[in-house]
Amino acid sequence: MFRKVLVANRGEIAVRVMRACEELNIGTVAIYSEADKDSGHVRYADEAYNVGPARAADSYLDHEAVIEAARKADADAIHPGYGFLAENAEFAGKVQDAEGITWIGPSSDAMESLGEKTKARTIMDEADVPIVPGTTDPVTEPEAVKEFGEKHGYPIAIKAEGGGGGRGMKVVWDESEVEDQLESAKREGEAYFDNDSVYLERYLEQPRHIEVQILADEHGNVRHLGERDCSLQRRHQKVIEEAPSAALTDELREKIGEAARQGVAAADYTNAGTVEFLVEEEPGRDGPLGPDANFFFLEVNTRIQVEHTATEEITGIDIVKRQIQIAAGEEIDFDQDDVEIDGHAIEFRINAENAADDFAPATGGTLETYDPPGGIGVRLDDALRQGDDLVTDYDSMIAKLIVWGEDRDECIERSLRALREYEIAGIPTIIPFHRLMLTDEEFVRSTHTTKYLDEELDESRIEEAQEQWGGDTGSGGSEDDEETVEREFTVEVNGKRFEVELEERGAPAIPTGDIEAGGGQASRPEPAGGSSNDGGTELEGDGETVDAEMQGTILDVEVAEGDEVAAGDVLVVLEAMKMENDIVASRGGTVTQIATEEGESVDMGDTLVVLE
Ligand code: MV4
Repeated sequence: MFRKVLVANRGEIAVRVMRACEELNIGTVAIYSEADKDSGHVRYADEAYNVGPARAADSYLDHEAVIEAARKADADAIHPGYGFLAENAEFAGKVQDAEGITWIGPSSDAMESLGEKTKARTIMDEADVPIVPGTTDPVTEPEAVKEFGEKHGYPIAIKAEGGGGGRGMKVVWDESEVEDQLESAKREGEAYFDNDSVYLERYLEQPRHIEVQILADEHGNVRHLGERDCSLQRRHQKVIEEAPSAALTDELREKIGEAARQGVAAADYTNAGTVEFLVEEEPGRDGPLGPDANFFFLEVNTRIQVEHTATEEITGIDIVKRQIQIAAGEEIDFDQDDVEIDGHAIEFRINAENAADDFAPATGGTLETYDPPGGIGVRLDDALRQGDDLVTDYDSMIAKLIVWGEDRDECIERSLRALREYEIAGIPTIIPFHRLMLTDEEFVRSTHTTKYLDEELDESRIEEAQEQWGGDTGSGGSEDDEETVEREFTVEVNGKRFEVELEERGAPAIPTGDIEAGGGQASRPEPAGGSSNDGGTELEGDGETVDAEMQGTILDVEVAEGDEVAAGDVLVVLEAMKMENDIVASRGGTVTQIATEEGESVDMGDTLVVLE
C-alpha cells in the first residue's frame, strides 16, 4: 500500500480523497495555487506545495509542476480527483512513466480509447451494449446524413468525435438543415476539439440521464454499484443527483447495470468509472419504467465523479478507498451479488451562485456565517470554515450536501430539514433553489427529463424561492445595482483551450453564442437611416440595425432582403474566437437591407442587417 498520496486537486474533492487516505494510514500531500494558499484542502493535508499562480493552466493543470511537487514530497501515488487533469490521458501517461509514482485511476490507454466517442460506441456495440441507433464511423458528406434520415427519421444528432459533456452536438430537425448543421458541427469540432470528425445518432427527445458506477480491478473483477439519476441538469451542468433512480423498475435497473459491466469489461478498463446511458422517457407513464424501456449507451467517464457520494451512501462502499486499493494492486473482495442497495440518497451541489440571477457565480465574498447541517443521514463534503474568503478562480461549487433516507420520501423530507438548517451568509448559494426543487411536482414525481430546467421550469419560481430563503448574500452576490452579464467563452491560449466565464458589470455585454439582433446590446439599437455600417455600405430606411457584436468573419447570410423573420430566426452566422455565433432576430420584422456578405471581415459595431 502507498505511503503518501499527492492529491492533484482542490476544494471538497481534495479533502474527500485525503479522508480516504487518512483511514488507510496513508500520508497526504496537497498542491495549491496562489489563490488557494489559505484554502481548506491545504489546511487538511499533512504537507502542501505551491504549484503556481491562480491561473489553472499555470498551476493545477501544469503537468510538470504537479509531478515535481510529487517528487519533492516523495509521494508514491497521485490521485487526480475530478476535473483538472483527471481525464487527461497525456498526464496519466506521464505519471505512469514516472519512476516510483503510481497513477490512481484508469490507464492512459483506457482513457484514450473510451474518450474517442466512435471507438467507445464500437466497443460497446461489440459487447452487445445497446447504443443509440447511429454510425460508428465518422460521416463527412450531407448525403450520408440524408440517407440516415431516410432510414431512421428525424431529428438526428450530429456529434463531434472529440465531444463530451455539454459540447459538440448539433440537432438536425429536418432534411433542409442537413448541410448547415453538418458544416457547423465539423467546424465546431475542429475549433473545440482539434478534430472535425463527426458521427450520427438518432436524437432522443425526452431522455433521462442514468449513469452506472463501476469498479474494476487489475485481476479481471468488474462490479457495478447501481445507478444514479442525473436528469436534473442546467445547461449540461448537473445540479441534483440521486441514487437509485426512482424512474426505473428493478428489472430495468438490472439490465442497465449488467450492460455497464459488460461494456467496461470489454474495454479492458480498471479502477473507478461511470457508464452514462440515455433512457427514453414514456411521457405520461404511470409508475417506473419497465424492462422494455429503451436505454442506450452515451459515454464513459474515466474518473471519480462529483456525485459518487450518492452511491456510497446507498451501498456503504467507499469508492475512493477502493480506487486507492485497486491502484495498489489489491483485488476487489466482494461479488456482484454482495452489492446491496439500501435506501435512497440525494446529492445537492452547493454552488456559490445566485439562481435568481441566471445562476450567476458569486464574484467574491466572505463566509460571514458557515453553519452546516448535521444529524442522522446528513453528510457534508466541503473544505470550508466560517470566515473563509470565497475563491472565485475556479468552479463555483463549494460543497456537496448528501442526504440518505430509508426511502425517497424520507430522503426528501430529511433533505428539506437539512437545507433549512444549512446557514451560509456573506455569499449567494443555490440552497433556495434546492429547497424549491424538493417541492416541485415533476421532481417529486421523478418525471423530469434533462430538458426540465432549461425548457420547462418557470424562472419566476426560482426568484420567489431566492426572495423567501436567500438570506444575506453579502457583496459576493450579483445583485449589485449595476447590470451584470455573464458570458461563457471557449478561448485558446498557447494551444490550450479554456472554458472562460466572463462577468461584465455595467459595460456593454461581450456576446457569445446566439446573439440577439439589437437586444443583446447594452444600449438601444440605433436607427439605420443615413448612417454607414463602417463596412462602407450606405444604410437606408429607419429600421433597426443588427450589428456585429465582435470582430469576426461572416460565415453565412441566412436571409435576403424582403424576408419576413420571427424572433429567434438566424440572420447571419459570424465566426469569431473559433466559435460559430448565430446572430438571431430579437423580434419579428422584415429584412429591409443586407449590409454584409459571406466571407466579409467585420468589426464590432458594423451593421449586418437592417430590420423593420
Ligand atoms: C444525446 C441526447 C439525445 N439524443 N444524444 C448532451 C451532452 C453529450 N454528453 C450528450 N448529450 C446528449 N446526447 C442523443 N442521440 C441528449 C443529450 C443531452 C443530455 C444528455 C445527458 C444529460 C443532459 C443532457 C442535456 C442536453 C442534451
